[in-house]
Amino acid sequence: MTLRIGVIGTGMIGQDHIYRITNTLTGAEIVAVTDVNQEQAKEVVEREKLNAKVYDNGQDLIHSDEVDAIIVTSWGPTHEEFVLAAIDAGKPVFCEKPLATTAEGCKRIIDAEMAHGKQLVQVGFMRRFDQGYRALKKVLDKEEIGHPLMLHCAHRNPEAPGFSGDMAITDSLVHEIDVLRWLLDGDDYVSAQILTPRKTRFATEGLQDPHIMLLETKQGIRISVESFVNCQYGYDIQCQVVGDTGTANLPEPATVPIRSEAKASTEVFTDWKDRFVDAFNVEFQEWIDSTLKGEMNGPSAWDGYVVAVTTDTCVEAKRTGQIEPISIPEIPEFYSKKIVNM
Ligand code: NAI
Ligand code: ISE
Repeated sequence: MTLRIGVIGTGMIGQDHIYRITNTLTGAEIVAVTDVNQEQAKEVVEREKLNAKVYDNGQDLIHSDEVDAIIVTSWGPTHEEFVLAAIDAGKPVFCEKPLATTAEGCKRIIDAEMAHGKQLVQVGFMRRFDQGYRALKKVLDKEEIGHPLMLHCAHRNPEAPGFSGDMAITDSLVHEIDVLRWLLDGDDYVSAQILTPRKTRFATEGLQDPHIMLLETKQGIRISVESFVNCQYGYDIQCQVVGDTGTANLPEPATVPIRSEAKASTEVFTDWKDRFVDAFNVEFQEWIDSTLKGEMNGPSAWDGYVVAVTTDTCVEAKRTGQIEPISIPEIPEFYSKKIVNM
């Protein structure tokens, strides 16, 4: 059987996912697309030679009998509507982060999914599918560095065109908020603090950059994550875990060390698309395979909700300049399968 997929939002990442599903992965076909920019949607169908229909809107696509599963890659504020509609239609839906732009929106999705009675929603936290993060999680799960005490992380973008307000938190740091919780086997966060160091000269008017996010977990683990969205030199993701018997670092992506002209150098990626291309491919192949089996094994709507609660608290902590408590309810039985190394 081939999974017939409809894509809502044929912009930058929507096209990336359409390309991978069409040319790299197996088990699925893009049979429907839609975008408020209909011209763009038609161009994508033509360019990628898709056997796909262009729908006027997301609702029609979701409720079409020709669509088995939906991928939501439209703008964040539209995600809640489409995810709720997919649940209402009883169809599996992959929603790029964020699940919704507020914790309340995520809660509405959780309530709808639990009322439906079966998990249908996967959220696009692709770092859990990165081989480096999976290798790091194996080290932690086997307690090769003892019990984790501290994590020191960095999320650096070379530049951030169009970034404004709190996007360093709501658009970038969401990835660390999800993946670090997964690394620590669901040890949830209890407080957040946001520090605002000296601004870089390369931040656009009114944008604070960099930030430092400080998190504490229920077990007392202390986490610092630097977000620097105009670092100039490249796209650089770092994660070091300090345990009570040793340390473990997120492996650097494989690039060729070069020695020439009396210098030694290795390439640094400049874009998240290249740095995480394998993670995206694994994420979507596993989503296709699970969905064809009627299963949902990826980051759930509950994970999207926990990230939203934490993100909202970080935004508040930035506003108050204080350490703000993060209150995450007990995970409902419906979502409580152990966080596994997928
Ligand atoms: P984009 O602006 O390039 O594409 C979004 C597309 O959605 C646009 O073509 C727009 O016309 C369309 N759209 C907006 N509202 C719509 C509606 N109501 N119905 C149909 N189409 C609609 O944005 P981009 O960068 O592709 O981001 C899309 C989503 O993917 C965002 O939520 C973003 O956070 C997420 N994303 C995730 C990344 C990751 O690392 N997992 C990386 C980049 C983006
Ligand atoms: C972007 O939206 C993403 O989600 C990327 O994964 C992240 O690294 C980048 O900072 C965001 O702007």
